[in-house]
Amino acid sequence: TTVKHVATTPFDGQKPGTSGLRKKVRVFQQPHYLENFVQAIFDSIGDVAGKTLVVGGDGRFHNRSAIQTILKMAAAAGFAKVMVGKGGILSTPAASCVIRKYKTFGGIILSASHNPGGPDEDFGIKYNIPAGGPAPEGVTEAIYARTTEINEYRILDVADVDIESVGDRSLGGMAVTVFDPVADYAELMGSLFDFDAIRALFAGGFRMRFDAMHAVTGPYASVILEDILGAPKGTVMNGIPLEDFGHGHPDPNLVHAHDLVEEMFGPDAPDFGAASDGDGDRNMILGRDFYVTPSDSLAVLAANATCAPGYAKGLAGIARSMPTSAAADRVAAALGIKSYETPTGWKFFGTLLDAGLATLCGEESFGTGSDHVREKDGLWAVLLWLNVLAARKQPVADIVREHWAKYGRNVYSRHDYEGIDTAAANGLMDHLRGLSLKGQTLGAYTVAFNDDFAYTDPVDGSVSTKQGIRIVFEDGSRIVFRLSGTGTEGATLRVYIEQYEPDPAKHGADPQDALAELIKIARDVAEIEARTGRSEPTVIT
Ligand code: VG1
Ligand code: CO
Repeated sequence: TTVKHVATTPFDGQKPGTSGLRKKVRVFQQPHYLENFVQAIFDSIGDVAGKTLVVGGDGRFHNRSAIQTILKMAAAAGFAKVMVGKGGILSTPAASCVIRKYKTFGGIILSASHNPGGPDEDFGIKYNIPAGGPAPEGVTEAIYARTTEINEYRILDVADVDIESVGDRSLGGMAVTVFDPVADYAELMGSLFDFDAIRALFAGGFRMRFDAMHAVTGPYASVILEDILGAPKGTVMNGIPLEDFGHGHPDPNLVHAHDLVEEMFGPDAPDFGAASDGDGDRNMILGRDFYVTPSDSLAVLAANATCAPGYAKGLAGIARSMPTSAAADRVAAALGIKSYETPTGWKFFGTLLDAGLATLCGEESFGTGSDHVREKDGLWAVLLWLNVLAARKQPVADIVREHWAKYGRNVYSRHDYEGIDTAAANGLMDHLRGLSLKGQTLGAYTVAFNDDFAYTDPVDGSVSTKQGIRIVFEDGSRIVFRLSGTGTEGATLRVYIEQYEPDPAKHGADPQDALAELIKIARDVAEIEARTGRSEPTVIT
């Protein structure tokens, strides 16, 4: 077989965002576009000769074709072996699990996560390092730099290899191992949780619904929840991965997981509901008639983690992204362990997990995880909740309300303004960056400080700046503004609003009411309507 050397020229904008390079499928379908980026990865990660790579994706449109290209380029680059999930399927946390278990030279994950899929929708690619986590900024910067100067890529001139059935094959001398994408992951889950207790819970009539949103977690959830844990068939809904997610938007929130939400808030609702996103790293947790915010979920899981055998010896520390509510910090303080505040994006948790400083991590964006892998992990969070429910034998709502009564409630909401004009969004952020508000009174609140969040990694000392505008008030309430780094069209402004409420008598209030004044302050300070033309957010979580 011959390696083809193909001349190419750089594309603009191949800069990885919060989680890899995400663009419209049509952009990825341009000749050389994917190839340039893959070659830039291979050129940036050191000597790949003789190494093993993991490849898989969330099953969206273009997944299979991209995998064939990557396989032929990996062979040309000198990899000895590529491990591919059967049918090209591999959830993001399962990819991290497999990279770690088989000690590979990292992996390539094809996903645009919660963004819609299909010929006119989104696609994405990212490289995960041998530790199993998303490449840190130093690596993504190097990949990006390489894309700006690339003039050639190398690819094997061979026919496609069969990735639809499990087995060992060869591609021009490189081994291709197609494996069951669920098995290793399911085994890892079994090692962390009390599966017998969860089995007994289901056997006792406990009812659950899991919405896989026609995305990657369908096969994982069916095997683990129904086959292994004995939940009745049909517990998993929308369980067949589809290339366009059944025209859905695989984002597990109250707006997009509507089938599940309707059931959980309807008559005869089950005891527990959960959903995951396109690539399986996010989770939404619901009780009967009850929504658990991701920030609260992290805090509740941290407070109850010792229910699960994998965490029985306690937690080393808890890490959360900056915009995530401080509810988890209160648990850490009560447990006498450290809490860490990182920029948005799972890549910032890697060093803390590797160093053993943090055991649990979470983000307000429906991301929760632990040191078992180096990605956030949707099903893991669901299983930890199930383990807690099996141990405490209480409804979800009671567990959360008791948590608030003990720690106080960090009332929290995120308002997203999607698809706004990019120049207007940048102007808004520049405007905020230019304000000095310290000591000023806004409504009933006095500003303690405002800044643009910068982070120095406590393990490797790397510095990340411009990670979100914070306006923090003297009572600890805060407003945070960020622009999304995962979108593919225009800009998305995210506004995060938080206020601590110690009084249990007020814990039942709707966050939109409790936070109304702060929400108004946020809109006024940022001049949102004047600058973006939007008077209301598109999504509230
Ligand atoms: C969003 C979330 C962030 C998350 C990222 C990747 O990023 O806010 O918390 O880590 O998505 O999640 P942004 O830049 O759009 O705010 V996933 O499930 O898309 O890999
Ligand atoms: Co995701």
